[in-house]
Amino acid sequence: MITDLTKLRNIGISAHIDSGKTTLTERILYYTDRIHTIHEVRGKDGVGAKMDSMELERERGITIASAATHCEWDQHHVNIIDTPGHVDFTIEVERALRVLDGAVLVLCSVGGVQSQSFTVDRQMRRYNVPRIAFVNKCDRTGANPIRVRDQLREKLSDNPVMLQLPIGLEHNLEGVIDLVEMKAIYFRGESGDDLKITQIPDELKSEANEYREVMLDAVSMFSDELTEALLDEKVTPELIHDAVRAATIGLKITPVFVGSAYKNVGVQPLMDGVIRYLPNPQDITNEAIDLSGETEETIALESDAEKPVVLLAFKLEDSRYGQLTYLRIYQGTIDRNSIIINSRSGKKQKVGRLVRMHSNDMEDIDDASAGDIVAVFGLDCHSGDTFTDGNINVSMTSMFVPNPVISLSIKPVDAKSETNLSKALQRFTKEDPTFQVYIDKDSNETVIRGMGELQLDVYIERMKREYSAVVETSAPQVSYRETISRQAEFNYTHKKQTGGSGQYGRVAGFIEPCEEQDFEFVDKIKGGAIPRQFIPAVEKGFEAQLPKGRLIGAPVTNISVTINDGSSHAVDSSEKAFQEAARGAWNEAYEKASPKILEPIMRVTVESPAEFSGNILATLNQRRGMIIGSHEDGGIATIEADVPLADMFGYATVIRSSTQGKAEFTMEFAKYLQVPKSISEELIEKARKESAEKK
Ligand SMILES: Nc1nc2c(ncn2[C@@H]2O[C@H](COP(=O)(O)OP(=O)(O)OP(=O)(O)O)[C@@H](O)[C@H]2O)c(=O)[nH]1
Ligand SMILES: [Mg+2]
Repeated sequence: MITDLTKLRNIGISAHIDSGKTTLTERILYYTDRIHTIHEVRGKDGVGAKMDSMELERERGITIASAATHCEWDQHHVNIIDTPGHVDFTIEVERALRVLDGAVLVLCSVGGVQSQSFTVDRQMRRYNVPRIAFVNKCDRTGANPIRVRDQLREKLSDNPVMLQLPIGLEHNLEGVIDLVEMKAIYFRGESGDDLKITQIPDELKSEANEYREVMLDAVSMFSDELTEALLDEKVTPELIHDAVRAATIGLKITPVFVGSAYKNVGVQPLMDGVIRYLPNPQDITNEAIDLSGETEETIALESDAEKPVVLLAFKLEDSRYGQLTYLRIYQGTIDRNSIIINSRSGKKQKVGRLVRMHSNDMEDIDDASAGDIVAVFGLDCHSGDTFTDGNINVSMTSMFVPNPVISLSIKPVDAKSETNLSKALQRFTKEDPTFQVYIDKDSNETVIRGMGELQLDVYIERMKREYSAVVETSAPQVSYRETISRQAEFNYTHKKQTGGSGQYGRVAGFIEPCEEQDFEFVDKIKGGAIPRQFIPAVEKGFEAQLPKGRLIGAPVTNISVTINDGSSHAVDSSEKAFQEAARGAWNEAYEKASPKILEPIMRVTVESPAEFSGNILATLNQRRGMIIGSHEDGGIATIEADVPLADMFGYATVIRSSTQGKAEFTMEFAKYLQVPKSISEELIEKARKESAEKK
């Protein structure tokens, strides 16, 4: 159990794909003696990095699932979560940042602030996560950490402050200059573990002085003490550390470190920075919703081991020993015998086996307390559930879950695959809220939905490898949605007389567009026109219509249903009858409410040598793209556009051939927009034909 919380750090490593997060974490684990040899991502020895433990991650050289580990540095305990960079796995970053106190934003010294850096930046801001930046890959040709600093300022409106300068760049990278201590640090030995600290080389002295001035100016803005010391010429490293720490935690500055994880340069001073400048759990205010009163007010939690227990289950994972649940403990202490209560379901459970994660390994522990991140086995819960010890009744606020935009239908190839498939789907949907499954009752088709082609591809591969569930897949399709444009009334009577007892139910009211929620149900029934006990059945009846809209069979969103009248029959009314009545009412009103189709629009970012800008713009214009902005920096052009996802399939090939393979692009969901009329007609016609074929 960690008793001194000032000696605890919970940090995430997040950034653009391929910037070197896993490579950096591998170094951290090595220097803290958690692993004894360094293995590279895509390394020749074929072992792969510790944090990329999934077979698919090692094969593809990308991180798919975030992984947790912990280590000791300078007598501090550090919990680390290495997250994936690809936007398809963005939920992994989201939930990590939800529970972490600080983050290291890794940037490539050549690529700088790339598109996913924006996404990660937004996520860090959403949860007010203080961060330090590590400009990695300073050994690469074209490395320019100062330009990356400028981009942090210009593109992310950040306030970056260089605390270091590189000694040499590209293949001459030798070490870093510490602008606080005004020392040079070299990383000797095969794995850079032998630190040599010397005077700053003469040729770099004036540059170092200049950048130290800039640093002191920037940091003293947020510290009167440092400002005074500057005037009295009594600046000490301690004063600078304190000022940087306060400004970082106050989200006023982002300290910038430099190095190369791959070449073992700069990792140890970065860890010093993590300890010095990133918050401990007590520096952060966490809030929960108080469920005990009439109104749901937020209350502040205290990172105190003695207070009533509050935990958040932020990530689930199936393991050999059953369901593994990752927990952030916000208050109190738990041990293996603790009884905890799920705030959502009210269910009581025993903690049982308690562990600390080290990627896919785990170490048993006896107890854990406020501020810590641990995992437990066998807890039956959903991702995002809050647990307490019953002495407090709160729920942590939920995290942001982006909507799936792409879908494909899958079909098991044989009976064995069919049985296994349902197990696989059950697990994946439980673990990942951005992965959804819908079984179309009419066509008996299983449709999976997700964030992008890569994510769905990974799950299909995992079905095969981990569950021996082989499936045939359709081509990926855009996940359209339907919604309505205006209010429409219904007054529907469901009546059926078959032999014995009949079925009777009448519901009346209206449907209307609803901005705030996907689905809202308003009950304005007076005087028992519909008996109380049947109201839930009416709601259920409407809700059952949502997954499949009547226009093209897409999920219906942003709709509100109000019921204000109805009638029942003493004998013939039943839950089933009212569900049916709701279905009829829906069908009656839906067309009258002018339904429309929405399509996902993606924010596409293309980067390439500037000479190809014209070609790239042409490809985007051909795709109904709305150019948002373009700029050029160091001969590299970056173009951003909003493009309908429907027009982005196969774009990788197109962009390759129109830029001689020199462009890179990324895309992420931006918003839903109504599809143009001509396309809407096409989609409706296509849906009509498909449903006719299936009949
Ligand atoms: N030259 C150079 N290459 C590096 C450096 N750090 C990482 N790499 C390489 O960059 C590639 C990606 O590294 P990873 O550590 O997997 O990057 P990541 O950020 O974890 O990637 P995702 O998790 O997939 O987003 C690998 O081939 C690394 O060897 C560095 O400092 N210099
Ligand atoms: Mg990685």
